[in-house]
Amino acid sequence: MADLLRYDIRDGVAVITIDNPPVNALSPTVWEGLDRLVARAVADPAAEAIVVIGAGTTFIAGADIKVFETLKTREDSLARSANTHALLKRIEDATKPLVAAIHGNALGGGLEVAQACHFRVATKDAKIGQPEVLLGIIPGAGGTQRLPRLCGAELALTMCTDGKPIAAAKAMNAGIIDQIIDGDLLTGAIKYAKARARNGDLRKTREMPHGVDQISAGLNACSATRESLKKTAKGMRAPYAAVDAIEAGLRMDFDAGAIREREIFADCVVSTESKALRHLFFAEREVAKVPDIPKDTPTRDIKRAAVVGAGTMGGGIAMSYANAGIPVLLKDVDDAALQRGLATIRKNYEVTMSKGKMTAEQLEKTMALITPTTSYDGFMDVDIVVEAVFENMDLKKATFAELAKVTRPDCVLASNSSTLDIDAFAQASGRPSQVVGHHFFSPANVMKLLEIVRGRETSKEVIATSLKLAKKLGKVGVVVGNCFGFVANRMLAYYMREAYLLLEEGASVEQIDRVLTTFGLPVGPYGMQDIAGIDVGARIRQYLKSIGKTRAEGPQSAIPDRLFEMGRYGQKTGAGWYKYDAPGSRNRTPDPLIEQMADEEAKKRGITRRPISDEEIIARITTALANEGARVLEEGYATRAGDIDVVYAYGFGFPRHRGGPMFYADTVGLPTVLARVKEYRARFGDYWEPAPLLERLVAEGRGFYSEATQPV
Ligand code: 3H9
Repeated sequence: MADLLRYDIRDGVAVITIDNPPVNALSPTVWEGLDRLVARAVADPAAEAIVVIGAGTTFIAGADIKVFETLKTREDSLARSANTHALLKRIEDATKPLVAAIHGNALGGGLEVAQACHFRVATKDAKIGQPEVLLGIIPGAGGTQRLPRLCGAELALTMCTDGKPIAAAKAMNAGIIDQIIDGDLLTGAIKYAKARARNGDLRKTREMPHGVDQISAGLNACSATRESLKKTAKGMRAPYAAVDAIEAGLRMDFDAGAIREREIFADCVVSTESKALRHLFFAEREVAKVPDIPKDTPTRDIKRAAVVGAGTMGGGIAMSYANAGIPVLLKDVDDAALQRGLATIRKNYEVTMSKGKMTAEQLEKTMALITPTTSYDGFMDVDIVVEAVFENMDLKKATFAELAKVTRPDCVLASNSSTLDIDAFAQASGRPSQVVGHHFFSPANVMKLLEIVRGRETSKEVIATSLKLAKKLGKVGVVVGNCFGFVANRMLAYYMREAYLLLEEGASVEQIDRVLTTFGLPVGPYGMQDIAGIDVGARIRQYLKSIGKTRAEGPQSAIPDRLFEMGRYGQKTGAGWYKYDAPGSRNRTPDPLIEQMADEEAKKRGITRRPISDEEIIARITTALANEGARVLEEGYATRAGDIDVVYAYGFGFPRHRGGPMFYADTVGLPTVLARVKEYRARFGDYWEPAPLLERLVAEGRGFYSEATQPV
């Protein structure tokens, strides 16, 4: 493993190159090699200074996250991080100028290594950050102690609590980077290091003092950050832990602060929050690996696209393409519908511009990528068409038959249907291997999930192309099977069933929404429906009724259909599950009418309404999700439990720090989940039926994650 690092003398400077593809993560071998090679450079008479650089596309993207799985106890972590801290101190004590040369990313432990160097130079497109909080931990290699000494507590607090990287120019202004290098990084870094050696400069970050003013300003910033985290970090521990560690550094000397950092890090790394976030980090990267689609499957370059249907979804999808720089035709039947769609798109971009996230010039350039049309002219030139017409089987089938005639035979034909059978469209098109589902989530230009629905005959090339395209569009593409509702909406039906039944049994709309937002969801089930539109679900139910089906077995609440009949579609009509100040307003108040309806429906079903605890609400809803998720998995509609977690985290904002519905079930314990299903069956009826996979896993003493769970 010695070749993970290289040592060369260039122009009188020792160059230590870390070469641990793909991201130069700090595995134990890399840590040890860095320590050894810095010592070698210090002793090497041929070297007057030392440069540390990364091979490939990046500096160091952080500690090797997989290593955290080996830290089973707090004590394991304390022992390991004491070693890491000592190692970085040894490096920092080098008696020759030590320069970190940064390109690509210096993240987490990577930035901490750079902080322990005497100086840092970077290319102008380099990014630096402390993203540990996104993994439920805090910087654990001195970052909470050294970073505030370089840039002040305020910026350090922001970086360590939001985890977002900053650009090299900002880091330079803040004092984290000493010089931006134009041209070849290594050449510039060597020149810089030699100049430092000539002046005899050695600057140890840990010895940089905090000024008295900085300490009081820093302590105030700690209090302000804690306050703002109440809004942004609901239910999470790590962001607060990062503030605690930075505060300790302001109140104590470096060594005492570093000990406190190690203790806080140790508490975090063994927490369920961190395990859940680490799980999602890897699950998100696993989704792109589909077992029967090899990495070298040919893919098509999507250079031009078309979207059919300029409604809310179609407009959002066209924006996603334009945002990725892909020219897109936007077709609708009449000009009025098109103009409405375009006006909405422009309005959305204007909001982005008003937030300072886009310039007027960028807005016009992006709008120019969207070409409105009422005909199929130009469709022969596109590489993909996304159909986003009304959710109606006959209309969609007719659209696919038409699309097959107006596009090249190799054009991908994607449907944005959220529920309907992709194979039916595939047959209608006459070229089923080209047909795939691209199920975007609303608002399509914002939400990161893309369900890639694999039909019976969808070609491997089309799936591989879809996965690559998802990345280009800035989405997380998850390949799912073609069942009703696919993965996201199929499971959502069970989540909603429980929400409706809990209301009829005695909970209120406000209680259910409050409990779920406290759990960590951005919005509860009723708030969500008022945003998405009660009419959308009602129309799907009408279609299902017409084919003799229901979405989730069990009693079907009549309240949503009653609201639909009353024209209460949610925010857009000024009333739904809540009352709103005006149509389109977000200002809501509870509506006693809903309680009255719940009383009436309960009476009809012979139920005596009762007080329902917050715990029961969480247990019922999450158990319904896990039980149906187990069925989805067993039937092969999702490849891995992790895929379901990614779908839920990105599609419906399931709290990331709980890892997704399947991971959460594992943390509750599958025996408990199964016992709950059985209890509910006894209490409520046979529609609560344990998923066979759930029963089998419990019998075998396994969880969804204690061994790889593959579909059968
Ligand atoms: C830390 O540093 C704690 C410290 O305070 C020290 C405490 C002692 N480890 O994302 P990609 C893999 S915590 C292991 O697809 P991109 C990844 O799984 C760490 N593996 O590429 C994937 O593997 P595969 C703080 C890692 O170009 C492959 O690399 N750092 C790590 O889209 C490519 O990844 C972070 O949180 C890692 N640290 O994005 C940064 N990083 O090919 C985490 C990546 O088998 N990383 N892999 O699927 C990132 O944010 C992105 O990977 C990055 C590149 C932006 C760097």
